[in-house]
This record gives sequence, structure tokens and C-alpha cells, in this order.
Amino acid sequence: MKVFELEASVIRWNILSHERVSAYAFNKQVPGPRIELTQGDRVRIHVKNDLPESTTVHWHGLVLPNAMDGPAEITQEPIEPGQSYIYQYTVRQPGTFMYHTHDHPDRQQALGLYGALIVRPKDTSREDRLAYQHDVVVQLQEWLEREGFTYPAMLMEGALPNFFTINGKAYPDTEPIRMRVGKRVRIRFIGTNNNFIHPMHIHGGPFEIVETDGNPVPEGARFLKDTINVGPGERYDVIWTARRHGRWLLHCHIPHHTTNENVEEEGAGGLTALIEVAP
Ligand SMILES: [Cu+2]
Repeated sequence: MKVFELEASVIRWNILSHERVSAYAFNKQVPGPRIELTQGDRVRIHVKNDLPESTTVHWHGLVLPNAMDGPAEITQEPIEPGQSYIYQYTVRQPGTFMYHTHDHPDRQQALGLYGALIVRPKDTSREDRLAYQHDVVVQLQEWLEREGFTYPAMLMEGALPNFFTINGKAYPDTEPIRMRVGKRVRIRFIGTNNNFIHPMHIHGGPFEIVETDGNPVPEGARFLKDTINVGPGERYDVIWTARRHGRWLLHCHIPHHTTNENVEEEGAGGLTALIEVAP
């Protein structure tokens, strides 16, 4: 049995060194801690609610007993402020998943209440054939920060976002991927945002789509792309090979999403990360 604790609370979070938002967070970080499991694991997750309102947790993509699925008012009573709830289940599916609030998700998820859930397969032969040396998770989110107040960004008049983050940080504060020519990186795009679609693009050559929403793509059905639309809730696992050395961009192809409040810093902003390839 693997045991985890998730505590939801309101925090102040730096998406840039000079930009701080108010966020709803698991364990005081955005995204919440990455839960890494192996297929067949039995898990128990204690969820404590320190938010000023009720919440729950949904395990996005997992086939679970209905009572463990998480939607408030549908399969369980909401977890009230100060209360706890225990989720307990066995993970049967390998792949890239996520967890997120399922109580007022329009606000709570848009304020940061989510995290990645990665399940390694018991049989690693397919992983071995993918032959990647680096494994990177890319979780996308939008923010609306106005006059010192943070609002949940929505695809709605007056609620459109002005900041964008990869794993809780906007470029130039996003973490670079560092690798060598000839090496392969598995990038797990997760649409942890809940309103916007991001056409994620990588410079320096196409990538191969090897898994969609946690499901392996059979070898003969895989295709190469250099831009993939990552919509709300979607996951795409791609393998990108470093063909040439240099500084290659990974970014959303909606130009507004690569700015910080409409401004570029160090050549870009928002949904941008550098892939630094050494010879
Ligand atoms: Cu975008």
C-alpha cells in the first residue's frame, strides 16, 4: 500500500520572479505534487481540505470504483473546510493521467488545484522500445491577474487570461530541458487547464505521438507532427529526438499565450520552455 497526503489550501505563488498570484494548491505548490505509481499499486490518499470552501479530488482517466471517482454531489459528499476524505484504490492502467478538483472546477481547477499522476507499466518492454533518456511532464495553465487580484481564467467575456504557465511557471522562469544530440525525450503534455486549447509546437524537428490519454498508440498507427493541440483534459505523450545542437523552443503556437501580460521577456513568455541541446 502506497500512502499519500494531499492538503488543499490557498497560497501565494510566484509564476515569475516579479509576478505572484493567489492560488488554490495541493501541498502548497502549483501544480500539486506529482504522484508516481506502478501498475498494480494499491494506493491510499488522504485529502485534507484547508480551503475556505468545499472540494473533492477526481482521478482523471482512471477506471475506479464509482465511490472513489470524486465528483462532488454525484458520487460523494463534498469535503467541507477542515474535513478530510480518504481515497483508496488499485491502479490498473499505465500511462499519463492527472488528478484535479471536482467541486466547482471552473474556479478551483483554474486556480491551480491539479497535479500529474504517472503510472509506470509493470511490463517495461514497450517502454524499453521507446528508448528515451529523458522524461518531462508539461502541465498547462492560464491565469488572470488584474490589479493585484487573481481570478479564475475562463473562456468568457471579462475573464480571459493574461498569464500562462508550464508546471506553474511562466517563461523565462520555466525549467529548461537539457539533453545531448541523438538523445530522446518523452514529453507528457497534460491539458490541466480547463478552458483553453494550446497548439504545442517544438522547434528543430517533428515528434512521434506514442500515447494519447494514457493509451498506447500501436506502432503502425503512430504519426509524426511538430504541433499538437492539447485541449482541456487531454494528454499526449510524444518522443522528440535532439537532431541538432543549440537552443530549441517548445511553445504554444497562439502568440498571445507566449507573452506575460502581452509583453515578451527574453524573447518569449508564458507557455514557452527551452530545450538546450549540447553537441
Ligand atoms: Cu496556448
